[in-house]
Amino acid sequence: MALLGAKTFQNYIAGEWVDAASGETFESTSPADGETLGIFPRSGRADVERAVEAAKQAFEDWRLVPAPKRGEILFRFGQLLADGKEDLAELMTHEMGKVLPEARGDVQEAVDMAFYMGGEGRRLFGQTTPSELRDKFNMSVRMPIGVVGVITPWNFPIAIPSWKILPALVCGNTVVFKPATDTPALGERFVELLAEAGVPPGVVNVVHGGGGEVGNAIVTHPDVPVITLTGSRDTGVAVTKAAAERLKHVHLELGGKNAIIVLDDADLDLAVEGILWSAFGTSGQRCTAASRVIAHEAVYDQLVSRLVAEAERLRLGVGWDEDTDVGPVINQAALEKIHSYTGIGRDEGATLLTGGEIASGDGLGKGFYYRPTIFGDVDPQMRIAQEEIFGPTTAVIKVRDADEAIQVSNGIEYGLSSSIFTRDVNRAFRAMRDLKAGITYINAGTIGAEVHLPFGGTKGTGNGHREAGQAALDFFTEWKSIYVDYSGKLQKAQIDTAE
Ligand code: UN1
Repeated sequence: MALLGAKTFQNYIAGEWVDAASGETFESTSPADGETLGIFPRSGRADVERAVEAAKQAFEDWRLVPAPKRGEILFRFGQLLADGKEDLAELMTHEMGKVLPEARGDVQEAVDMAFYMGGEGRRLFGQTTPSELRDKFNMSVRMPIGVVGVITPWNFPIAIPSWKILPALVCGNTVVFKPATDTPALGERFVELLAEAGVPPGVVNVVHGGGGEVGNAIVTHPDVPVITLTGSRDTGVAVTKAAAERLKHVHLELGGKNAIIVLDDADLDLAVEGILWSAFGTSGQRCTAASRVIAHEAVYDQLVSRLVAEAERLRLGVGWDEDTDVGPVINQAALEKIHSYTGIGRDEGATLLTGGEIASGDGLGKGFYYRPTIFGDVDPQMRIAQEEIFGPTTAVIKVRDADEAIQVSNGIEYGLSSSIFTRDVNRAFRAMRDLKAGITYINAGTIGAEVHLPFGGTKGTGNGHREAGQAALDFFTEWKSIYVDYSGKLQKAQIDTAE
């Protein structure tokens, strides 16, 4: 493919491509083979101020553009994404590392979101209600809020920006976007395509750089009333605290420790496939990844031996090679963190069944590759069964029955995704009711959310908001209630009660 050739990129502010005020830069390198993909501005507070000012000014007109017209721009954007899907996917295999079919899926998720949110331009429904009084009309309408600060992770470098930016736009808000420093080239392509689709200058601005500088400047800026972040729990707490002083609206998506339950009546072939896909897809770097497997004692041995055999068949390699099953992890720090959990699991007394090592040889030494890792004999309280590792490591826990399985699944601080394999409809419905998570799958793994349903989690995964689906509109708008009195006289609500 035509790679970027270590080209120098800029921020996009008020419809202009500009360097960081400081002139500083950072490089984007491939986790697959260390190749330099581009040089990006290392921005700071001054750049964020310019971007916020541009977004604030652009808001005054964008909020008045008829919502169906805003939606039409999103339709064009969806089409541009669809047309550029192969190129974007290939770039993603280089910059983020995921394998080609998954990279295509990442882009497809954004296409789906563009068409879904484009359609919202003709809905954005409010309500009309009867009034208590004669000759009076009541309605509620959704109002845009203003400048939205969008801070996105590297694991879904096209899909996640689309979950945040597209609903924000169709609702009439403007955006200051900070893509992850591990995937700036994809962030910049995303914004280029938005501009090509017809998003006016200033409506979406991109400011590259780190969380400490750019992220913090966005979160604390007085003219950014809305923040949406997908990231770590620690960052989420810090953002909430920083935003509290100005009572900003904060949406958080902070990860998980998701489990797949396999009961004694499960279709084991299906369960094995579901676990492999959910635990090792995207090299385990999904908030929705299955980093725990909770197996009924009657199927534990069989399940574990089949999982180990299948995991050992997975081929590690560069994501753009069609034969690769598992790509690299994102960077050196991630590789070290994942490997440290192998040591933690061993020290805690879990049995390392396969993997547990940094992969080298066959050119793998140039990137960050970790062998798919499975621990058995895991106690639910061990750190490997409690903490988010964000890599290709899963912990198998043995339980006696369905009740214990649900209790173990719930026994964590997070509540994003959950799953149960069973052929018993009663047990499936109990799980749907009792699993404390924002998402539950029946006879499927923990990954695969679709854009028209709410996405997000309970407990430590977030703060109650959801992205995607209709729920996203609730975050990116504020309700206004409007009362129109056409009686020609003063009518007092709650006082003029005599009919
Ligand atoms: C994430 O990992 O933050 O359901 C997003 C899924 C994907 C999105 C994951 N559609 O796994």
